Amino acid sequence: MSDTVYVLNGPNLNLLGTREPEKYGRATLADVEKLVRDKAASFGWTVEFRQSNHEGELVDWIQEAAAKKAVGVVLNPAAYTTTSIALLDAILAIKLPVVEIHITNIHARESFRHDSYVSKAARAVICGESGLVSTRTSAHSGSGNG
Ligand code: CA2
Repeated sequence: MSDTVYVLNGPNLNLLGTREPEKYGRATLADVEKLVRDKAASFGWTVEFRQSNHEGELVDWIQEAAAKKAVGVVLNPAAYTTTSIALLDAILAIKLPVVEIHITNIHARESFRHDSYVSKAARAVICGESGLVSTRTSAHSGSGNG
């Protein structure tokens, strides 16, 4: 196993901190990246921190994490949460622990956000608390083995 954790962010999360702060907070994705890197460093881990607006690219990175024998994957699939069988299949195809995170509590929002394909294969799911808390917690949860 390497000492690298993959932190993958799905579509539109590049806009964090610039739009809809009442929903997604004021922290930018760069702020989140710094927080995650600092936390990971305290475990002796390095981080591959990435964002994509493209489903297939997220699939490629999940496969890459497995090929590189990463510690695990922390994934905010964003809008692909409820649509992507491709992401579900990618997670099912690997042995790494995958932690699904959401900035917002998807269960307290519109019903179309409730049913996550990713949750069917995730080791853990963390949502709400404006992201910074959940991202910090999930970086820690990524230490689960298996
Ligand atoms: O709460 C989350 O983390 C979500 O994954 C965010 C997704 C949404 O589709 C999911 O249902 C829940 C949306 C990400 C959009 O990110 C933005 C950030 C700032 C401004 C606008 C969009």
